[in-house]
Amino acid sequence: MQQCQDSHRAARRTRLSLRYVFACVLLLSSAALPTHAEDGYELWLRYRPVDSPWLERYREVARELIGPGSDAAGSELERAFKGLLAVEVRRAAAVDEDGAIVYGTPESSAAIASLKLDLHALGHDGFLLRQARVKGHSAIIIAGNADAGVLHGAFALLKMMQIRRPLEGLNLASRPRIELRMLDHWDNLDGTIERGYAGASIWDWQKLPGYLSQRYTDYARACASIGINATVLTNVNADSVTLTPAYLKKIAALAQLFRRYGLKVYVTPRFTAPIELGGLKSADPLDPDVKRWWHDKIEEIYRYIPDFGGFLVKANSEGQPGPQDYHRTHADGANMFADLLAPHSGMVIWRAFVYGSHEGDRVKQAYEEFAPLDGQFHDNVLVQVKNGPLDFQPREPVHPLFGAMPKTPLALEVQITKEYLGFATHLVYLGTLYQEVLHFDTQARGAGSTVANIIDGSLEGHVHSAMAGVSNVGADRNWTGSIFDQANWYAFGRLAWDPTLSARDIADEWLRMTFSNDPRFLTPVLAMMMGSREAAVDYMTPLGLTHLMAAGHHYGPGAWQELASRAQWNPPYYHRAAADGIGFDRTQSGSDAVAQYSKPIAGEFTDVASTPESYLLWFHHLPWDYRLKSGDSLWDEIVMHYTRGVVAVQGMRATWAEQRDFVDAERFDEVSAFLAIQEQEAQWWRDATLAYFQSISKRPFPRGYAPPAQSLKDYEAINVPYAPGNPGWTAAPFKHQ
Ligand code: GCW
Repeated sequence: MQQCQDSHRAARRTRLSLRYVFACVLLLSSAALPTHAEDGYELWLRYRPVDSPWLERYREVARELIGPGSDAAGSELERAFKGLLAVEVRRAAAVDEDGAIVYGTPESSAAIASLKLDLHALGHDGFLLRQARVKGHSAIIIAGNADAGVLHGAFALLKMMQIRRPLEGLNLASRPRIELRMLDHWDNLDGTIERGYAGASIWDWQKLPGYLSQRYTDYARACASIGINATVLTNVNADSVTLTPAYLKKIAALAQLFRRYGLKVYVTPRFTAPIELGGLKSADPLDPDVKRWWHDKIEEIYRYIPDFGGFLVKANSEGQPGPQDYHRTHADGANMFADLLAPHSGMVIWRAFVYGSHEGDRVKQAYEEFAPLDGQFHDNVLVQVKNGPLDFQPREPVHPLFGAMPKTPLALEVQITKEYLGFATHLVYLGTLYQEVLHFDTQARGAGSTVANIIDGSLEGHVHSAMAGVSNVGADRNWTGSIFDQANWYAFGRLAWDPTLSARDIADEWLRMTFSNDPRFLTPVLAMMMGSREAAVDYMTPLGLTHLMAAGHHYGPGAWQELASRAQWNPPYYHRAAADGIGFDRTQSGSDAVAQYSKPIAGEFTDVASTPESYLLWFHHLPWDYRLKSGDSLWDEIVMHYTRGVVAVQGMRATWAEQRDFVDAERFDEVSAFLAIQEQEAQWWRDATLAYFQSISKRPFPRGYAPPAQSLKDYEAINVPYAPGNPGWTAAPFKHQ
C-alpha cells in the first residue's frame, strides 16, 4: 500500500516537473517571438498570459481536464489554458489529483453523472460552476443539462480568470432569463450589408458550402462566449433566392458548424417567394396553394437543417411585401408561417417595425397596427419591437408597444451596428442605451413593469422570450469595424442573457478581457465608455431632438434636408423648428402619441414640467425662450448641449492619449485615429446643426460659446455620395430617408 502511494507520488512529481519544463518552454518561446500583432481578431477571447500571483493560483486549479473530449467546451478550455496559464492541461479519464476541472452533462460525462448534481433549474442553456471535492481531490465542476450549457459554463470560468476573480469557494449557477438571444444580420446575398460598417458580409456565399472559413468557427465561439444562441443570417429586406436549394445547402453547412456552439440559424423569408420561386399568382397567406407552397418549402428546409430555428419577417414596411397586400393582417401572415413551423418547434419572429404608408405621426404607426392584434398570434410567434417608436435614434423614449400587448410575447430589437451613431469611427458604448431601455418602467401593470420584465416573459407569464440585436459584424479583421464596437456586441449578448446586469459591470469585464486589468487603465477608460453615449446624444440630437441625420446613409448632420418626397421622411418634420420655437407636439394638442403609453407615463410625458428634459422636444414644441430647469433658455441650452458633446469627445481623446503604456501600438493607434475623426465630426455636427437652427431661432450664441466655423451654406453643400451601409440605395424601389 505504502509502496503504491510512493510510486503514485513519484509519478506525480515527474508529471509536475515535466509540466514545469513545458510551461517554461512555452513562456520562453513566446518571449522570444515578436509580440503577436493585436489586430482585434481575437475579440475578448485573447487569453494572454496571467501574471503573478494570479498565475500560481489559477495553475493550482487547472491541472487536469476530465470531460467528453471532442466537444467545444473542452477545446476552448485547452486553448485558453495554454494562453492564460502557459500550460498544456492534461486530459484525464478520472480525477486523480488536486486541480481537476470536471465538465460535461450527466450524459456526456460519467464523472459529472457520478456527482448526482441537481441541474434541474439550469434549463437547456444554463450552467453550474462549483468548487467541490471529487474523490478526495479539489476540483472545479462545470455542469449543464446540454452541451450548450457546459460551453457557457466554460466561458464563464475563463472569464473569471481573464478578469482575475478568485475561484476559491466558487459556486455559481446561471441560466439565461431570455430564451432567444439573437443576432440579426442585415446581410445581403451579394455580400453587402445594409447598415454595415465593418466591411463585407462574413458569409461568403459564393464559397459555401464547400469552404468553411475559420471565421465561422470563431464567430460561433464569440457568440457562445456571451450566450448568443440564435443567428439570422440574412437581411430582413429579404431575397427569395435565400430559399432556393443551392442556398439552403449553404445555410445547412453553417448550421452544422454552429450546432457545436449552441447556435441555431434563422432566415428571412420573402413574403412573395411563392410567386417569385413557385410561379404562383398570389402570396395571400389564406390561399391554400400559398400555404401548400410554404408547407413544402418548410419541410424542405428541415430536411437540410433538422434544428432550423425559424423565420424573421419584415412585412408591409419600407416596400417589403406582406399580408396587407392581400387585405390580411400581420397576424394572418405570422400565423401561416407559425402553423407550418410548429411541428418542427420552429419560431416566427414578426417585426413590428412598420413604416411607409402611414399618414400622420410616424411614431404612432406600429402601435396602431399591432396593439389591436394582441391575442391573435399563435403560440410560436414573437412580435419583435424596436427599442423606440422611430428608428434606433441616439435617444428615443421607449416604444409604447411594450406593455400594450400583454397576450403576445414581445421581443426587443436593438441596433448594435451604429447606423445613427457615427458608424464605426465614433466611440459610443451602447450598454448604457440598452440598459436605459431595459430598466424603463412602462407601468403597464403598475410599478415594476420594466421592459426587461416584459421581454423576459415574466410579467405576463409567457413561455417564449427573445432579444435581438442588429449585428455589427463584418469581414473586417477586427469584426466590428473598430475595437470599441466589439464592446457593443459583447454588451448585447450579456444583457440578452441577463437584462438586469449593469452596463458598467459589463464594460468593466469587457475592458479587462480586451485590454488590461490594470486599474490605472480601467478607471479612466471605463468612465470614458460610460459617458460616450451621452456625448453622442449631445452633439447629434440633444433634449429629445431626433432624426437630424443626412438622408439615405444617415452619415453626418442634415437637419435642413428636404430631399425625400414625403414630408414625414425629412428632418424638418421631426424637429419642427420655426420662428415660434422647436420640437414636436405629441400631446393632445398635437399628434397625441402620448396616449399610446400607460396612464401614468402618458401623464408624465404630457406635462412639460414632468417630462424628462432628455425627451423634451420629442413630446413638446416649445418657444426658443422657454426656461429649462437650469434657468437657461431653450436656445441657450441647445447650444450648450451641442458644445458639451464636442468637449466630451475632446476629453475622451485626452483620456485615451494617456493609455499608451497599457495598450499595444496597433490598437492604441487605431482608437486614437478614430477618436480624432470623431472629434472632427462632432464639431461638424455641432456647427452645422447650430448654424441651421440659428437661421431659424435668430438668437445670438450665449457668451463664451463660439459660433460655427463656416456658414450654413457651406454645411449644406457637403455631400457624401458613397457613405457606407446603404447598398442599393438608388436602385431600391422604396426610397426612405
Ligand atoms: O433603421 C432602418 C434602416 C433600414 C432598415 C430598417 C428596418 C433593414 O434605415 O435600412 O432596413 O430600419 O429596420 O427594417
